[in-house]
Amino acid sequence: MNQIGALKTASLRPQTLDVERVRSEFPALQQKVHGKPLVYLDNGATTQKPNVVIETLERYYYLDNANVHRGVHELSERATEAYEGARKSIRAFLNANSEKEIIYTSGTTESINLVAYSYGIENVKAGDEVLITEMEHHSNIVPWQMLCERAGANLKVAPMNDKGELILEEYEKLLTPRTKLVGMVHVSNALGTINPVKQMIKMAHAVGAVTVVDGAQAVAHIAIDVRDLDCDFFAMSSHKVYGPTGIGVLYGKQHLLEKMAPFQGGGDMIEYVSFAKTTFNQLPYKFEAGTPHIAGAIGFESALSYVKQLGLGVISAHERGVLQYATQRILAIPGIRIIGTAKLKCSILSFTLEGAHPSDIGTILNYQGVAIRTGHHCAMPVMQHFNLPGTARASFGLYNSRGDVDVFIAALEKARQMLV
Ligand code: C6P
Repeated sequence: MNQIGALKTASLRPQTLDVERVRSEFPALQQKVHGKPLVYLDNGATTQKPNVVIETLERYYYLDNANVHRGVHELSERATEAYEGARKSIRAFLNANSEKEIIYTSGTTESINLVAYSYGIENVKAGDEVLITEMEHHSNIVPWQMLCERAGANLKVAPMNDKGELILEEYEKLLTPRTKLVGMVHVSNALGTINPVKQMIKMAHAVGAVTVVDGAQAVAHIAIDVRDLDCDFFAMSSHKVYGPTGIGVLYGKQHLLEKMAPFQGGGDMIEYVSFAKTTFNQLPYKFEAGTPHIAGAIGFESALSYVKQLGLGVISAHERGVLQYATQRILAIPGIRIIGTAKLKCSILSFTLEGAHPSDIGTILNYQGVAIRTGHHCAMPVMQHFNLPGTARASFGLYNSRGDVDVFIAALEKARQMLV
């Protein structure tokens, strides 16, 4: 497209989100739950899927279903083209240098485990250190704990303050020449905090550490540019950004991936196999053993293209407005305490109600058609920081409106009347 064409397209793109139109594109949102129109506020757990993603999956299974990289027949060629085409689109979405840096995985959890096993076991030795933050999801704690135990290395934790903000000076102090790896969550799923990952990466690089960003909660809300962040690895899940479950990506810098040993052995990841010796395929296939989630990858591309078309800037601005409105309205309810009051937050509202258990709140809201999540959100150390067993959490997506917030607040007020 020439420059004038690009400008015209940009000017045609709406600057605000037409929430009603967007919502009409998500079939799951059209239903009633317990006789009430569904208000879905559990997007941190997983997002609903637009028609275009569902139709992409359907079309693939109706017409193109075949294994990839294996057949010479028409269907296999079509499936391979779509599967590899999706990798190209994901590369562009993340602004990675090359498709070789885009490894398909089952999601964020597997992506982080891949780094822990493949990079970690080779590079983290006895006495070395792995640094993470206090607000990590279990997926970005347990793999490092397992690695450190195996290697005889030490797991260090950078603390946060009572707003749920990382204490950057403490983080910097914990970086030493022994720090081999730093794991950091971009957006906390339990608090909504947006971490200053670019700055954290720069600090980690200053001591020669390799960085792993858990982007699970970021990709649906913040435009990601892995080259600008300069992260070494970035992990993400398709299902948190309107795509199918069971598929995700590990982005890794090519020079690091080249040196890493495969994580799993099997089909597709090999170049040559004999009983005496096996040699491995080139990137990215070296890390993709077995028949992959082909439909998932194609559906993931379709979801990213949907998001890209709406524009992440427009989505972020809309969601920021919804979060601000929800924050202001919830604070008017007596006994509410917001857990996670960082200056920089997105899409997540975690709270407690004095005198009520979070799971009772969730149950009562469910009977009013409002879906939220309750519990520790797979971030037990965050709960330990606040000395809580769990919280109730409303998490917003691009299809949520202020009207949804009004229904949620009315339901919460009802819960309060019943429980307190
Ligand atoms: N958080 C939530 O309700 P997977 O399961 O691999 O797609 O994503 C794991 C994961 C990793 N990091 C963060 C920050 C996450 O939020 C999640 C998933 C869900 O908050 C399920 S526990």
